[in-house]
This record gives sequence, C-alpha cells and structure tokens, in this order.
Amino acid sequence: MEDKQKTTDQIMLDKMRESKIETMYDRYKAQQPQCGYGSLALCCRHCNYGPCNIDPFGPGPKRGICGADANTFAARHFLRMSAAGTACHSDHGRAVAHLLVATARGEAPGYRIKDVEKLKMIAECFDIKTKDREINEIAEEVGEMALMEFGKPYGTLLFLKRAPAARQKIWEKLGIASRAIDREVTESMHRTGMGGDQDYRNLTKQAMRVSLADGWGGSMIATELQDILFGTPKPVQGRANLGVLKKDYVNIVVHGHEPQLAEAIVMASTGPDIEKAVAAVGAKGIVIAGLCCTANELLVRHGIPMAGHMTMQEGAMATGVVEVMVVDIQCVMQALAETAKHFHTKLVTTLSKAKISGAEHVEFEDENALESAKKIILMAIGNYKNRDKKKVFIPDASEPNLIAGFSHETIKYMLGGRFRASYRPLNDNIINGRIRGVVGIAGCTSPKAGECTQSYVDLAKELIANNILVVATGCAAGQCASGGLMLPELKDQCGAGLKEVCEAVGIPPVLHSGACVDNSRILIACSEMAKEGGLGNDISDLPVAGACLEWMSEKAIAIGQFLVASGIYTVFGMNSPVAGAPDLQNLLTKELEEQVGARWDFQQDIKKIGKMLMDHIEMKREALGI
Ligand code: BF8
Ligand code: SF4
Repeated sequence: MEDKQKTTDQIMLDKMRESKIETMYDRYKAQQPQCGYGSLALCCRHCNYGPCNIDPFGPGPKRGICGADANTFAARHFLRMSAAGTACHSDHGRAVAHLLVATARGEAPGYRIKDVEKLKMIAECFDIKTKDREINEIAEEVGEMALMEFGKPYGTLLFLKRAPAARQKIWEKLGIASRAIDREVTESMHRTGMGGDQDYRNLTKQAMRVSLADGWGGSMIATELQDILFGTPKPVQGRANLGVLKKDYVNIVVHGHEPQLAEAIVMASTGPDIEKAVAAVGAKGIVIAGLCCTANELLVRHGIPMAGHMTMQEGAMATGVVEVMVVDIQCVMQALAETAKHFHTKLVTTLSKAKISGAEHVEFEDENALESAKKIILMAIGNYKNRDKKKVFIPDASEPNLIAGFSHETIKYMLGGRFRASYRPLNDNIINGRIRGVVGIAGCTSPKAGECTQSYVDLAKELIANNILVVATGCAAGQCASGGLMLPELKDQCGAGLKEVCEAVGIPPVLHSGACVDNSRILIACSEMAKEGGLGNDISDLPVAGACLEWMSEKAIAIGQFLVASGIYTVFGMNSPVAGAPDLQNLLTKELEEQVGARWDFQQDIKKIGKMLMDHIEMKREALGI
C-alpha cells in the first residue's frame, strides 16, 4: 500500500514495527488462539469449587459443580459486564457531581458554572426551586441531589421520567425501572454470586435495570453536570489524528474519561509564567491533544484536537514528541508504561483509584486541580529538552478539519431554528422521507476486528449515502473524525434527501455528540423525537438504531443493553458476549422484542451490519405508514 493511501494510524503502526516497539496488535497475536470457553462465556470462577467449564459441542460437562448451566453461566457474565460498565460511567458521574458541589461551595478553585440554563433545567427535573435563588445555591442542591441518586433507599431514578410515558410504563410493568445506581450495581454482584439468581431471563431483566441506571442515571448525570460545569457542546471546529502533535511544541496528551482533569490542564496551560517557561526551553508553545473519550470531551466543547482513539494510544506516544501523557481512568492500557520506556515521555497517573506501575503519580483532587495541572504542565515543559530528535516521527498527514459539538440541544436548535428549537423539522424530514432514519454509532475500536480498521467510517459512509443521519460518540466518533467524515462538505457523499437537509441546515451528515457517557444525549434526543409526535409515541416506534462494531469494554455492553431496554434496536459486531448459550442468545436477539420493543443483534461480519440497520429502519417506517 502506498503511504498516501494508508491512514496515519497504519503508518504509525508500521513505524512501530520497524522500531521494534511492541503494540497491542503484537500482544493480540501472542494471545492466539484465545480461550474457547471464555470466548463463549462458558467458563465460571465465581466460586472456588471452580473454575468450571461447559463443553458446548462434545460429550463434556453441561453443568458446573453447583449445577449451573450454560445459560446461567453466560447470563451471569452478561449481567456482571453490564454492572461493571454501569459502575464505570456512574462513578465518573459521581465524581462530576462532587465537583459541582465543590464548585458551588467555592472549594474547587478554577472551576465555575458555565451553563446556567442547563443548571436550571436539571434543577426542574429534580423538582428543585430556582426562582429568586443564587446560582451557586441551586448548583449545590443539584449536585447533592445527583449524589443521592446513587444511594437513595426508596424510589426510582429521577431522570427516568424524561423518557416518553409509554416507555416508563414498560419499565414499570417489567419491574426494571432502576432504583439507586449503587443499589443496582450491588444487587447485580449479589445475584451473580454462587447460589444466587440462576434463571437467565431474570438475570437479563436485572441487566436491563442496571444498564438503565447507567444510561438514565450515571451517564446522564455525567453528561448533564459536565455541561453545567464546562459548557454544553455547540458546533466547533477541530482536528483529529496523530498529525495534531507538533514537532517544535511541548506536547501534552490527556487520556482517559473524566473531563475535569483535562479542563484543568487547559485552564492552567496559559499565562505569562507558562509562556516564559516554554520560551526558556526553546519551544514554540504548548499543544494539548486528547486520546479516547477525554479527547471527545475536549473536542466537542473546545475544539481541542484529538490525537486518536483506543487503538492508537501507544501510537501517540511513539511519535516521540509527547512530553507528558497524563491519564485518569478507563481504557488506559498498562502497556503505556512500557511504551514510555522507549522515549522521554513521562506517563502520569492522577487518581488514587487508577495507578499504573512504572508511571509517575500526581494526585488530582477538586480542591487542588489547578495546582496539580500546573505541576504536570511544568513537568512537560521541563521534559522537552530530553526529547530524542532522532526518534521523532509524526505521520506526515495534514489532519482533517472537522466540526464537532452536536449535543441534542444543538441538534434541536439547528434543525428547529432560533425562535422555536424543536425536533419538529427532523421528524418532518423523516416523515417526508428526505431522512430515512437516524443511526447512533458508538463504542470502541479493537485489534480483533483487524489492523487499523476503518469500519465505522465505512459504515457511516454507507448510511449517509442511503439518507440516514448518523450520530457518533466514543471511539466510533474518534475514528469518523480522523477519517474526515465530520465536515459539512461530506454532504456530497449523502443521498439526495439527506444532502438537501444538511445543505439547508449547515450540518455534517455525521454528527459528533461526544464521549461514551454522552450516549445519554441519544436517549434524550430519541425521547424528544417520540414526544414531538408523528413518529409514534415511544422510542421503539422511531426509525432509529444503534451500532457498535468493535466492542471491547464492559461499558459497551451496558450501553447496548440500555439502548435496547430504552427501545432502540442495537447491533454489535464481532462476537456475541453470550455465544455459548443459545437460549440466552435467543432471548437477547428475539424475545426481548416482545418485552421492550427492541432487541440485540450480533453480527460477526461487520460489513453486513449496514444492511441490517437499514432494513430495520425501513421496517419501522413501514409500521408507521411513512
Ligand atoms: O468510553 S469507546 S474504547 S475510550 S469504552 Fe473506551 Fe470503548 Fe473508546 Fe471511551 Ni467508550
Ligand atoms: Fe462452578 Fe457454580 Fe462455582 Fe461457577 S458458581 S465456579 S459454576 S460451582
């Protein structure tokens, strides 16, 4: 392949091979063949009678020592994955709620309330009075109320009532309306212990309830409170791929998920003392670039460039120009500590709950955020002189420009206009067929899918060519961003109807809506579309679908399960997480439709997923008579 046709990611990967720097692709290869029992969810070590395996094909055991069968094995794994994913997003949400309270009390220097309108809207959701009250007073109460959502002993989550009435009824009828977030996670762990819940249908119900506590709980708290603190995303120009790192600059890469760290780094990166320090080492300035969901958060709010998504974290370091890679939590590979040894790069951890052997640790707390951020920035500036110029290699690519920042408020505003922001025009365009439907693409990138794939880019291209509007989050959005898909000019690759809408409104056909916690924005957008009328009265009536092609994280399972439980047909690529349990697989991919009006699909051949999504959308249109 000519270098020109290769993605920057592939160029970097080839270079790393040449330099004998180990990557996740090498380690993936070394893991082959991967454990068959594990791949099929047929290994259990929930107690020390085990580990127990179930033989899916031959004459071997069909039950564990306690008698658990394949469905129980797989359903327990599925529930634990859902609970773990929920815990990740929700603990993140909790940290943001604590920061909101600290900011309101004046205990978090540097942070402030940026979106007062959203603060008031959330206060109303929580039945908190806003009239004649100080902003900080409202913010403190909103933050505290959000924190109560994690452990309140009675009732269900407050955000559930943002869903259409028909959806809420389904949840109540099935008994899956989530109670406190921590309660759902704890109960999931309890149920999946030895001798607990051993009915795969009942376990799957709890997987819905705990995942709904993610989408309509922890993730939504994270998204909404972050918007209050850091601003609700609006269209902003940005750049993406390894080319955003610059040779003559001090490069600081922020990696992980919780934007409070990255926001503090941005805040502390300017000022005369920093400029002086940069000049003193002979650099032209500081580049801050993001990786993974931290990148998405910074990109949609500030247009800060994105160096890459999940599978390029080692590659970013291997440019040889990263003075500091500072990380918080989630999707940060331990391997980075090894990659750093090849370069002058310092890997810096910041949270007491996420340390990495071999990394330096600078503790980051709400009260000392700016101080810690400054320390990290000065560390980076000081490290510039240690850069080995012979090792510098930034793939020579003029990084694509892009427009990001499509919160559901922005989509509503852009489509509905200044005088009445509403989803009416989107619904009308769906009804008249200019837009056939909407697909949310979310989730990870994975070496299992192949080397430096462009799977989300290919899928998005196929969908927009068929007049389907695409909303992207997480690493799927990262891949589309670096693939040059988030430009209004892309309208020329759309079908005629979608092209017309994109031209009239001035939006790209692939909308970057943020990080993985921002899948909660998709839930709100779908709820508002359903409430707007003309497309049925529930989310499950809408011609919409979700897809994750290269799922990796447990968070992706929680997302898939809350999308399905909210009424959105969702297709996951590669392997099913419950492949060894045919009854459970049947429940997820067929029976759930009767319960919640939506189901999962798993499709190994990710090239087939576009057609599955389009067929679903046409089926929904037909049911609506449009
Ligand atoms: O939360 S998409 S690889 S970075 S898990 Fe991780 Fe998957 Fe990326 Fe963000 Ni989401
Ligand atoms: Fe084996 Fe049952 Fe223990 Fe799992 S819980 S390890 S299947 S005995």
